[in-house]
Amino acid sequence: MKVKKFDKVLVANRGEIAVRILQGIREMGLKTVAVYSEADRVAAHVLRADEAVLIGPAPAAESYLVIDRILEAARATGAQAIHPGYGFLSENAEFAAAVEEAGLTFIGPTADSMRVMGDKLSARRKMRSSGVPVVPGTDEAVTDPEVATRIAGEIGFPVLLKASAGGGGKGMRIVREAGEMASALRQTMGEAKNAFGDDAIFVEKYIENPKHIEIQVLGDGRGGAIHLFERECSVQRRHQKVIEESPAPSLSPQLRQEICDAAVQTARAIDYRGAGTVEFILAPGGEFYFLEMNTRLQVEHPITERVTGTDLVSAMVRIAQGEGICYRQEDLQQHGWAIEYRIYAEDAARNFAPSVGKILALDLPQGPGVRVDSGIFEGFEVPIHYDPMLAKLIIWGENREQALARSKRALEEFILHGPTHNIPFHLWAIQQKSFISGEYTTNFVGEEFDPEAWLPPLDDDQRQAVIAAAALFEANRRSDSTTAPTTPGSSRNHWRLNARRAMTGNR
Ligand code: MV4
Repeated sequence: MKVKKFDKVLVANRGEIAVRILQGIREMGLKTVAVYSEADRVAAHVLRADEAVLIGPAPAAESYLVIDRILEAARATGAQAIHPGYGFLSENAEFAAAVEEAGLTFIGPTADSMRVMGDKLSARRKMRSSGVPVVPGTDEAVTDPEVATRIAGEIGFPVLLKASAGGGGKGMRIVREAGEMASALRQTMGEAKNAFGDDAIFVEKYIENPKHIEIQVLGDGRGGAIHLFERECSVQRRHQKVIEESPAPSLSPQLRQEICDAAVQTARAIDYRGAGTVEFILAPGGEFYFLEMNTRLQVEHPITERVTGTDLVSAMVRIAQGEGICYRQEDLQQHGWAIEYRIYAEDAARNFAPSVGKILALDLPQGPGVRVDSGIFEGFEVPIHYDPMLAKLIIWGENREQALARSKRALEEFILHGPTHNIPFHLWAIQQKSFISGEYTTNFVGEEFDPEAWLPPLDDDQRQAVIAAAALFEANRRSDSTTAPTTPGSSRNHWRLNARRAMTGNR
């Protein structure tokens, strides 16, 4: 890799991750450039950058996904490097190649690494040849149902049909018996062709009741790599992660070491450069298998930063500057326990439908062990065009018990009024037996969350009534009080807090 020092970095993203990356770049003394769509003129990331460039209309396909617009913005501002964040163009090999062809530095892996890992069959083959355990299954695309049925018979039903170009749970189908194979294969191929323009399907043994464990890695691009331990991401619904924690509960030191070693082996096998995540599936019996590698910074990176005391954004920038990996494996250890709660604008009672609107009130929790990464502020109109994730609450404690106690406290203190959100869902989740025990699997939400029994959020009239009742209650309480009158400011805050809490359904 040609090493080019740079002093101005463009962040090709929006929302909380753009804010987080801008923070890291500014701390390094570098100049920052934001890009934004017409829906994001006053967004949090725009207000925090040294310069900002309008790149197009609200739809991502006409702004954040347009390679030429972003390269143009870099040229216009003199930015010499680009950080892609997650989502959008972050795992687009053509983008990484175009950035380097324009003479700029891509803060991330090579286009080749993205291509190998972006295709699941090629990733499987690469991992198998490198000695990393993969789920029993095929290394070639299967089109003939009879061949698929014979393979399924060999590895044993149930099996999973997976699209090679798929990801995030799209293009997968469980097949429980031979009779279902022909139609399942035909349908999965059709869907894959439609969604990804590629109908290559392979067969894997279906692992039931698994845990999702992923390992953070850093590579130097020359075959050197280290790991920063694991994250457990089994609390998800419809392949969308909701809560992540590190360390993973119920992972023995020996199993942890084996999985981390496999992840480092993965990164070394492709001369990986920058920050990446190797995903594994952990079977109830303790067997683990490579699933895929995410060639980007991930949403849940802060829990790794908190437990290992590292800064992954600055590590990425330093690798891109040619400084190599700025941490040594032997210096890294896990200290305490970190849990991340993704705050989504969505309605649990309405099948988690996205919710939009203005942020009317925002009062973030503070205090020991609390970090909030957010892309919102009071008055911000949440655009309908992008991901409904508003913020991330990252909690740290000396141990899991303390982290959970702090989580409950901070989730209760989190005041967010405007769009319906999932803070009440988080409070529910952390009080469930299987979550508290740490024995939860990827089936947790699907099996234990009951939308029918879920308390629906209050409607506007009900909210008004609750606010009035809270105000009345507080006024009575104060007039009954025998203590000295409080100052108007402080007493007002108190009922306002109660009223807001009632309004947000955050009880
Ligand atoms: C699997 C699996 C069981 N067996 N593969 C889902 C998304 C994609 N990354 C792979 N996924 C799975 N692959 C085999 N052979 C179960 C899942 C899976 C899952 C994986 C990680 C986190 C949550 C999940 C939820 C359902 C299914």
